Amino acid sequence: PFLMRLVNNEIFLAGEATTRLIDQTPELVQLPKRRDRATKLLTFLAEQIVNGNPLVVGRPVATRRQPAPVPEAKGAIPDGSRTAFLKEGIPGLRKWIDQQSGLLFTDTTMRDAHQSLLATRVRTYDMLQIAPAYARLAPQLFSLEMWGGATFDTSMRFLKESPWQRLADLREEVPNILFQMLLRASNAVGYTNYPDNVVQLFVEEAADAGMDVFRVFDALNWVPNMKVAMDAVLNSGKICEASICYSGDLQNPKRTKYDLKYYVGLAKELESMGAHLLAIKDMAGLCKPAAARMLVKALREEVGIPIHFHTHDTGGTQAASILAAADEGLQIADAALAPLSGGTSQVNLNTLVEALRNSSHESALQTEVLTNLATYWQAAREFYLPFESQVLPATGDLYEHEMPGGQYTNLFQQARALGLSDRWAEVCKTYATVNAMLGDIVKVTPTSKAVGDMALFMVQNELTAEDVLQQKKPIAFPASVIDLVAGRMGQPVGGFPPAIMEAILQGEPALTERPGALMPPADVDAALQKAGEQLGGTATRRDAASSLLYEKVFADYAQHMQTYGDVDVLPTPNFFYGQEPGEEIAVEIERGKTLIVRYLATGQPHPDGTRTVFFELNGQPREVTIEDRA
Ligand code: 3PY
Ligand code: ZN
Repeated sequence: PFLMRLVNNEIFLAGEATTRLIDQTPELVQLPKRRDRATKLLTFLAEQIVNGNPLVVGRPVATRRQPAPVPEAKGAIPDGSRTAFLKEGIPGLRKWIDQQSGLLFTDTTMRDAHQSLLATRVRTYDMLQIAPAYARLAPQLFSLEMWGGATFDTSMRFLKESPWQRLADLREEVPNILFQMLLRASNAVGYTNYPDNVVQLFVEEAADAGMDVFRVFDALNWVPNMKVAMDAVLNSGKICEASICYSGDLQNPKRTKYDLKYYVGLAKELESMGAHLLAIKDMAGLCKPAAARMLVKALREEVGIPIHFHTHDTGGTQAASILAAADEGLQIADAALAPLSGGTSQVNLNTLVEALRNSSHESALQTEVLTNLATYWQAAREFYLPFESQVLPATGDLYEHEMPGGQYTNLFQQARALGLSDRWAEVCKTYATVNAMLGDIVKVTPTSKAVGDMALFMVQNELTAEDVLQQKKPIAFPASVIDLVAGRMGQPVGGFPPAIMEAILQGEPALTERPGALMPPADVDAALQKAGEQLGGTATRRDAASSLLYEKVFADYAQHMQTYGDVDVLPTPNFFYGQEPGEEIAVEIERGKTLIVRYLATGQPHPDGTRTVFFELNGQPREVTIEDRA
């Protein structure tokens, strides 16, 4: 359109255009008038049809177009864990936990499972389709983990949808089951420490939007970093689940740094800080059956709050650990519905529930219900074919490198992009070497990223540990490693070895204080105002939080919103691929307001490089002209 206005401009046509033309003729670059929602949506569809969605261009094509089958679920919504919590608070929830028969489960399908298997790309649309079925058919679940971790960032960055809206919309559909999120303590849902008031703002808004259980962890198990987030959760009146991140090997006499005494001491400290629940966060799936038994037994003896076990099935053996832990009195375990389980994701919920059938830990979850939910996710996964990663079974070295499930396939992709895929075993070995150089630290977002960056860097540059420590010539280390060793992610157990600090920091002083304590508070009012300008209207405190956490990502998202409006209302195949000629879709843009969109055809390119895309909107012809960049 700009080009069209330009070529029709008189000054331009007269050949007298200078660079001042735009100053003289501002209407040339003025944005088109506010367009209605339907036009914005048609423009988005036309973009995907003509130019393709950059998220999927060049990737394997998902061919499924028909909706995933939703199990029949009508009628009243039964009481569940959240009903108990809303009625009687934490005591009510404790009572509910005690009264349930058998082992309780958190279904991680809508968060960690797709974060681990599908690059966190599952859209709100596909969660909302199945949400009413969860509410009506699976009220025996302890919780649904459906938010936090990487989902906050990816929903805005890639899917162009609001994470807040996802939370609020799902909440409306599922009022009875607790919602759970993963909160990276001072890193909130980001990769870096934020000022305390940003963490507090985020927690307040998440609580207000409907979050119930906040699983708080620090990537170094550093309690001072957890305290700000935990206090924020406690102040919000919601449920604080504090995590101990599991590292090392309780059974290995040579791995003494993270022993039973360490974990129990940490757990007691978190309990004394007011945690309502305790998570064993086994992000790399290292907690072997005998270790799980030992750990849960000791924790049950030493702490009074319920225990929740989170593990990844990277090694394929973690069902055994959950079953062993259940024998020792574990109350809650994380698992994922079959089609999104296994490998770097969680253990298979469907088969785990059956493994417990007719035992003293038998769950009240019903076989057929879980089968129907799995059938849905089996089909829904097909929409995300472009994001499937290569299956990468772990070998015995998993217990040496200790890579978190969410990082495992990710780092492999990065290695492949650098041409190092055949040297993957070496990358894994170097990852273990880097961990040893750092003094054996807890590795999970974001410390795991620093270790991974460093491992790739060393393999790529053919550097050994000695090369790094002796440094005959200066080495430009990855920024994440410098941040880590400089204390900007917090303090590891026992500190970093002086030799590695010297080698990497080269005299730069390291922090020993809590990074958040040194940061000035963020200016929330300024963020509100800026977010409002970016959205072309007024912003909410949730928008301000998004902007404070992810400034650039939010700015791009706001721009997308202004141009195309809410695109989360589109079915996933249409979001990724637009429509096929003759295809008709019903798009509910708000409750009770549905657009019927039929795509007819796309015209030949115009001389200015644009194309007209022809639709029928609610039976009336509509056309959209867009630039053809394909
Ligand atoms: C995250 O921080 O997103 C994780 O899943 C860590 O295990
Ligand atoms: Zn996890």
